[in-house]
Amino acid sequence: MSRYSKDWIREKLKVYFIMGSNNTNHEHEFVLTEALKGGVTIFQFREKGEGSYTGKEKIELARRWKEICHEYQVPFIINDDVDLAIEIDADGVHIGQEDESPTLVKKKIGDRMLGVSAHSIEEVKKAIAAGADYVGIGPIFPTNTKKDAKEVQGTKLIQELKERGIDIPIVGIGGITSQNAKKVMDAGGDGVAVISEISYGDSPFDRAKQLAENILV
Ligand code: TZP
Ligand code: MG
Repeated sequence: MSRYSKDWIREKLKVYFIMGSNNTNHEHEFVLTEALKGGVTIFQFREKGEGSYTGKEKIELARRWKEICHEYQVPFIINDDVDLAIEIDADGVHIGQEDESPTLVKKKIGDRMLGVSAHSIEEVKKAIAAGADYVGIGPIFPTNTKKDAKEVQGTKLIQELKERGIDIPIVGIGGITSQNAKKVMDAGGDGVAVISEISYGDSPFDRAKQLAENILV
């Protein structure tokens, strides 16, 4: 069981911002704060790759960013690092297919939120069976942010999930901008997850606001 209802999760997934300290040229706390002010509804801490923080520094950064998110009543999700999520009492964990098994992660995180990246109906069904609270589907559009991203799949899988009546909250990811975000929603997505659209904007506030406005129309 999760501490959150399906409807609450669907609402929160709408404007899903993901960032690590190396995903921006701005001062990162500024980006996070501006994005939250602009209308981000859930945040994922994805601290990985070149120049990323590790050890104590990573823990402290996560703790600080969680506090900031909570000032805006925005749930704080951690990518991959289950131990960190428990240590700082994050609101949830997001894992991919190459990470620890979702059943095991769910056991460890208790009633916190579990998100799983999936690329096929089978992977979605497995995630549901393991107790996932939502699935991330992508890359929807071409992305430069994740070097090892799978093949671009458009909104096909999202549509198929809806057609088959598979009822799990869905967030689309990969190359999403305020221009194409509506396509993800129209296909049946509950929300859009973005990194660069917000993190590399001259004004992360404007980018987040525009994204929120464009999916809510
Ligand atoms: N998973 C699939 S695509 C992607 C991740 C983490 C990167 C999304 O970044 P952007 O900049 O929004 O395309
Ligand atoms: Mg992962």
